[in-house]
Amino acid sequence: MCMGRLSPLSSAVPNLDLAALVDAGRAAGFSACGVAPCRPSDQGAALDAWLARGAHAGMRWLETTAATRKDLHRRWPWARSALVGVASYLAPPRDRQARPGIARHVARYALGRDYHRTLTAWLVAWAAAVERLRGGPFRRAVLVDTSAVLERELAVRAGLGWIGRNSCLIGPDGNSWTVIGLVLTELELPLSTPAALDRCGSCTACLDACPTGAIPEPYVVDSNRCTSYLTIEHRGAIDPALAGAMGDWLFGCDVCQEVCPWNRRVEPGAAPEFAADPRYAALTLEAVARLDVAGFREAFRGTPLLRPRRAGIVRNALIAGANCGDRAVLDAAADLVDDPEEPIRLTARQIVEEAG
Ligand code: B12
Repeated sequence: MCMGRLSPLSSAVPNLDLAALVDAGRAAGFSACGVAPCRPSDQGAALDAWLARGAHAGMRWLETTAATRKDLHRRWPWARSALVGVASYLAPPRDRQARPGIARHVARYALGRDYHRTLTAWLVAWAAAVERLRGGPFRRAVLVDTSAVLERELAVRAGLGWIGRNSCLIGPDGNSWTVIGLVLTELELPLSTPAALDRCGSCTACLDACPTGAIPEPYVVDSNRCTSYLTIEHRGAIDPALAGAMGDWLFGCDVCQEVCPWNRRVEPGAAPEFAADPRYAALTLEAVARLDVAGFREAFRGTPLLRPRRAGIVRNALIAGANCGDRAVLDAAADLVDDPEEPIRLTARQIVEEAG
């Protein structure tokens, strides 16, 4: 969202202190907040190298927007400082296998209401509070996930943590169960101090534990092999060699964060918006595999699970069920070998062939 208003006031804001800005962000809902300078990325070479090795897989939009990711002024020339907030999404129970129904098969960030909506509402409220503190409007853009900025880097600049070897932002308190949102502003706001942290030490737990080998080297996630990418972004059938290693994930994957020693200390304390959708308790992988288009829309309305569409979610349910040896899912696969959607049809055939 970009508010194209030009500020009638000066963009320097001498009377606005950092503590007041942070308090306003926390009051809006965020677990931790900071202010980052809007300047070109220091990670441009890393992004170029990542794209050059094809680690973005089918996400072509990352390639076409790379120049803006490296320098946000290409798209937002007026941006001076960014309000950056992280939301902690770890809801109880910590052990996903203790969750009812399909909630155990969904990555933690996606269990509740679509976080883009939650964070956008919080950011709008935060910006409105800053407007009140400042005593006048300012030009801004509210960004959550989908815009061409390197959000993790901006969060580091806002003092909100360090980048772990799994490439996730880990907060100063050692919590990577967070999502990030930001408001670019035309204001010269007081800035947070980035902590010179890198507390991964010699730990390589995330690289070692990834069942599909998607972290070939520290800080590099190869989306071609990442279960999160495969279950959410990838259209079409999944290479059976990878599918067999993907475990029981229906949407997203948390393995590289589950094994992070820092996350063991984190107490679940997410806002209610991140609690598991009550509809999930009554759903099994088999029930998901048997959803038609209308049933799929009804089951996942308002949640991130709509993104892969029926073709992706049913494909994922078949793979997750087959990997668990779930008899009911194997039966569902037999009924789906002629499904009109190719990813479902091909996956069902593969599973039936292997089972027979
Ligand atoms: C594309 C994308 C993906 C892709 C690729 C992931 C990846 N690692 O690049 C896929 C689909 C695989 C994915 C998966 C997930 N994603 Co995602 N994703 C994005 C998106 C849209 C762009 C990321 C990007 O530009 N990637 C390119 C790489 C090269 O950039 P990068 O990851 O930002 O890495 C930079 C930093 O590491 C930076 N850096 C900064 N400081 C330092 C210091 C050092 C020493 C080094 C080496 C690097 C470094 O350099 C890198 C290059 O610029 C962002 C939103 C956004 N607009 O930024 C969300 C985002 C990164 N995803 C997010 C989440 C929650 C996830 C998942 C946890 C979801 C899940 N449970 O399934 C997984 C995590 C997988 C993982 N280990 O990264 C959050 C991350 C929050 C956090 N605490 O880190 C983001 C920020 C969305 C949000 N608004 O909250 N994602």
